Amino acid sequence: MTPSLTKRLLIISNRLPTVITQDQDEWSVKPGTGGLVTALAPVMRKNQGVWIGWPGCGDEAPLDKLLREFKDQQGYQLVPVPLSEEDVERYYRGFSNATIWPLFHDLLGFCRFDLTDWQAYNAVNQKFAAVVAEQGEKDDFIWVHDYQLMLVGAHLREMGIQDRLAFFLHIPFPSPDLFRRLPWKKSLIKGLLSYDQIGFQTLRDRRNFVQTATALLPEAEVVSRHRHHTLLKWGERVIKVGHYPISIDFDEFDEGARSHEVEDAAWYLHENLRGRQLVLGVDRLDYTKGIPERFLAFERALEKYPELIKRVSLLQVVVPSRTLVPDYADLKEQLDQLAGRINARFGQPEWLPIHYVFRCLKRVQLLARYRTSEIALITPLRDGMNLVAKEYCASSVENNGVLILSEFAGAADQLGKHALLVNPYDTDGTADAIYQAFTMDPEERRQRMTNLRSEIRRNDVHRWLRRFVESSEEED
Ligand code: GDG
Repeated sequence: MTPSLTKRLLIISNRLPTVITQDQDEWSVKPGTGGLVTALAPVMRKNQGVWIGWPGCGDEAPLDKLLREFKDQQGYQLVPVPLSEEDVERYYRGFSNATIWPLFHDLLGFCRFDLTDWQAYNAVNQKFAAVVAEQGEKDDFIWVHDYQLMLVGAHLREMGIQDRLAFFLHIPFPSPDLFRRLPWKKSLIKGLLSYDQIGFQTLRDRRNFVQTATALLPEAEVVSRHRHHTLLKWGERVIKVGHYPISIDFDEFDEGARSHEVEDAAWYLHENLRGRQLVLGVDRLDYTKGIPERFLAFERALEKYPELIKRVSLLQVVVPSRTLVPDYADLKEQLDQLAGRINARFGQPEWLPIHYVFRCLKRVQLLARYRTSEIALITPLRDGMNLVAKEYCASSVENNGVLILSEFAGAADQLGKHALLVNPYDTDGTADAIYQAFTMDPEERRQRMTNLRSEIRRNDVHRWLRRFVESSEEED
């Protein structure tokens, strides 16, 4: 159901929601996939929305033509913010991905603090703000997304924009103690307080933010606390700080997983692995996802519970991501070595313990793996939400999957009661959970998965969008 938004929606995100491809001389544009695009598209169409972002392609693409085509197909407009190679290096790979990303995921050791990166981040956020100011009309619902664009609101205010501004952070917000390490902490917190509504994934993120803001800015104070939001006063303004856990389009995964194509692909997968349970991991290549720790926990499970040998295989899909960043290239190397070592230690001619695939799967293949794997092992060291956990349950149409989930994923708040929660740093504990899942009786599996599925069905991405928008419009 589309939310009752009457205003025109202006979405601002680092990337435009498109996939631009070239096949010989032919360029084409398609909408991107993912829950956010699926949820926003109907509202964008209905209210003549505008989406502003970096197109992510080089100058050689006929961008104006492609964006016109997109508007004709999809019924809403895209406005590009062009970035230079230097911008991408400093703002995107630098400050966004080498400072904020590790800091906000509690991984201080990966952080690079570099003044030039910070300046570029500021300048690019200003560039985005200039495009918003140019495109904006009175009474638009202006909604900025994610950690790459935290200062857009501040720049809009400097340009004299008085409209209501909303922001949603897709990744966690760290504790005050960690946030304090950032040399530009006050500017960033003040920047965030330029928005009127700030949304986080979990209550914990919301609390971390409120505690950080009030600790760093003595003049900021809590006015009132409510179930889903806190009102924070800073100067003359009152800011609504809420938590709105993002979700997926449940029906799309449920229906997709029941399709004949997926059923055939799932059957084929298991035919090759007869008599074995499949343990599935699906992640972007990222050191926050805890993939090496997961390999070690799987190895420990084989060591501790020898009856698992030849009866389970770990299928790990890793989607290439940020491969130009050295930390990511190192992680890839580490995974190759670990999988090789564990397979050499335990493997037998007719059985490979770890099947490790380094590529992006087509949707049918992804859904087939979700549907057919008896166990999902989703163990990020820290994660804003983790949509894979929700997608796995929505696609588990036989109701027989077991979800093993890290307690440090935002999704644990909603799914923790019926999943097996683990601490990804606890190798033995995770190994025990693998064994518990392997030996779980069918009735308990069915009960747990039924509960997980109804939770996700009830709180899908459409509800998330409705809650965010309605919360912005309601009087306090
Ligand atoms: C950020 C936050 C938060 C994965 N492998 C394949 C594939 N995927 C798709 C999944 C899923 C998406 O990628 C990954 O989403 P996550 O939520 O797990 O993680 P991030 O990319 O880190 O997203 C996160 C999210 O924002 C939303 O707010 O949950 O915490 O970090 O949708 O399906 N898709 C295809 N083939 C694959 O092999 N087609």
